[in-house]
Amino acid sequence: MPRYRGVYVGQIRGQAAARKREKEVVRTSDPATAEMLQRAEKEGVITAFHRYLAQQPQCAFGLTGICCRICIQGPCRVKRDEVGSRGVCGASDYTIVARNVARYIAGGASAHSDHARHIARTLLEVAEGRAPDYRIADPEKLRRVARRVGVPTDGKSDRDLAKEVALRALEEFGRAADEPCVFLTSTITEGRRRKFKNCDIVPYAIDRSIVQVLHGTTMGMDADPVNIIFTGLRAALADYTGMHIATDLSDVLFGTPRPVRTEANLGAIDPDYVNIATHGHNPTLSEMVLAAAEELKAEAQAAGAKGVRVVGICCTGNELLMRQGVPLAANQSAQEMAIMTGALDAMIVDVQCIMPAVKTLAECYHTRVITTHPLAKLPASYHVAFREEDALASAREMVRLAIEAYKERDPDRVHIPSHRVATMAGFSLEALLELFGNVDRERPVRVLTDAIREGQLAGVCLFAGCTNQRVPHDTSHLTILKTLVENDVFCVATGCAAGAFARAGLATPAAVEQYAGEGLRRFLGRLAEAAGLEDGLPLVFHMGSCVDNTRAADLCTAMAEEMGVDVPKVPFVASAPEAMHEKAVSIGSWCVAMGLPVHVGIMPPVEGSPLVYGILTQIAHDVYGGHFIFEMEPQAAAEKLLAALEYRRWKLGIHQAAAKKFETLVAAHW
Ligand code: NFS
Ligand code: SF4
Repeated sequence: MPRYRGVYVGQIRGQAAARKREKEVVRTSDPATAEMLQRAEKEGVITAFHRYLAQQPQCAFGLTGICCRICIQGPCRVKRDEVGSRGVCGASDYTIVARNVARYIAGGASAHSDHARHIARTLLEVAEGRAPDYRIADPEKLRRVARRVGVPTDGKSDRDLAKEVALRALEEFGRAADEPCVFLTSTITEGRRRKFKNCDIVPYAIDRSIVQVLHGTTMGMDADPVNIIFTGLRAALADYTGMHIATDLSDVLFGTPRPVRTEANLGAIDPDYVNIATHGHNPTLSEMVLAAAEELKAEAQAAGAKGVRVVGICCTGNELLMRQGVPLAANQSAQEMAIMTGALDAMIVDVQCIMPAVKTLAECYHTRVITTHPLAKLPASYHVAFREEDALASAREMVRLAIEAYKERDPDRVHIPSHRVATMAGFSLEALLELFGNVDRERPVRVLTDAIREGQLAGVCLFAGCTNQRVPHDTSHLTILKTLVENDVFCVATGCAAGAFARAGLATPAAVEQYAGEGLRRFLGRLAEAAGLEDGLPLVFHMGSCVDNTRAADLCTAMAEEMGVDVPKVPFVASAPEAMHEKAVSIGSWCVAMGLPVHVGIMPPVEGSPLVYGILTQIAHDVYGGHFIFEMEPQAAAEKLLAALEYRRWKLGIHQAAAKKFETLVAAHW
């Protein structure tokens, strides 16, 4: 029987492995970032790479999760070598660790769902004619979403329908009745619906699920680690709900992504242009900045530039890359590098993953950092309050600030790394299904599941998540991807993971030649041929921003339905090799609840409680069919992911053979 949880199951070895990688001298795999780090040394500039080292050694209580600051009798620390060590209130290690994890999930869910609320409110404003600069870009998707969430579509104008769908989405945040969130229940398998109901983790309202975690983890509430984690999982499913709303409605407003070819990395910043980086997450802002940049070309030319060039950073960069082919300049860890090129005239930010350091660093250059959101201001930066009612006017104001700044640019300080590579992106689920549909129009997903059944592919892996200073930047992403594709795994990616692949030139057909195993190469070749794509397809498929992880979840659900099984049987794994944000914790948690093996390449603060570690790596599997794999060494992680896929293929084969022999249904358990 293939091993599926690796030889180290139940054995906590995160810190030792992590410590080793912390000492690696080369801190990035990205040549452009490496070049900028050398420049930083020369100029005496301090970046996150330096600040991380300055933070060492980090507190062992915090690192292992056994520090509690939930009430102000604390901080309480549980001493591992002292039997019976407890917080002042008597909370033990497992309670403290579980509460900290659940609060991470709540933080992540709040971020994604507030983003979703913003998009839903924008759609409502569009429907009511209060946001004239936006339009319904994909009415077909609007109708598909409406039908899925039970809004009748017949005889309704796009605007009327948009209003109803927006209101249905907004209802998900604060519904009074105990009715399940429909953006969740309408997108998962019957098996998952039952499982979530039986385990009582179905969210009825997003805000309420987050509040339940915060309430349940205050002083003197839940002390049972399993119950705390399960309450956390409800918030994780609320996170999924919010993410699905955000993706669905962004597609309605800005278009469902279709394959695009463009370029990536810092070399996309062009010294001849006024350069603007949009940084953050929400396309509502970045799409308008892009429109204003095109509109104000003449003003930029009057200032001596060739025009205005927009590049992307982090997930709003991914959003613009997916829909508009805007070059992706950097992912999270490399955000400061864009300013250090000396040619960035403005960095326009909205929400999430924006290091406060960008403002401090910008003071050494001419770059204007412009904040736009009431919840994310940076001291002493420019703030242009972005309002949907006059979105384009606010965006114009920001672009004009960039043009002004351009006039102050010091050409002697401009240093743009030459690294700039081709990349493909734009693979929404719709785009992927269209690709598969060229081979099998009736049942597109079957092209993928058949290739797995026949052994041409080993399974599917979703790469998600951030970059994290604890490990060398981008390195784990690249190592794991290369090993998986060599072993014929079909790989999709989102967020900063996708950003790492794009900037390393791996989201290209050339990379298929270089890295793909025989089976994957033949599979991609067949798809490209059927689609009439002479240049071929990329090695890894960019599915969008972090919030778009539900696109990949929908692919997995479609595979389960095609195969006639529930998700825990599908040869599908997820990996967050360099997870950092609370959002990554909530995504990983719903992936586990959905029934996926989820690798995390950074040890989260859970080692302080072997019991909680066991809940995440083993009990979760028994209950939901998904589990966490904490593995810091990328090569070992790749092997564990391959083992998890192999185990699923093997077990599915056994169950299917038994079902055939005894003429019964395929066994439901995993
Ligand atoms: Ni995701 Fe995107 Fe990147 Fe991580 Fe941050 S940008 S939403 S959280 S760091 S992938
Ligand atoms: Fe300490 Fe308990 Fe307060 Fe936490 S909740 S800080 S363990 S007294």
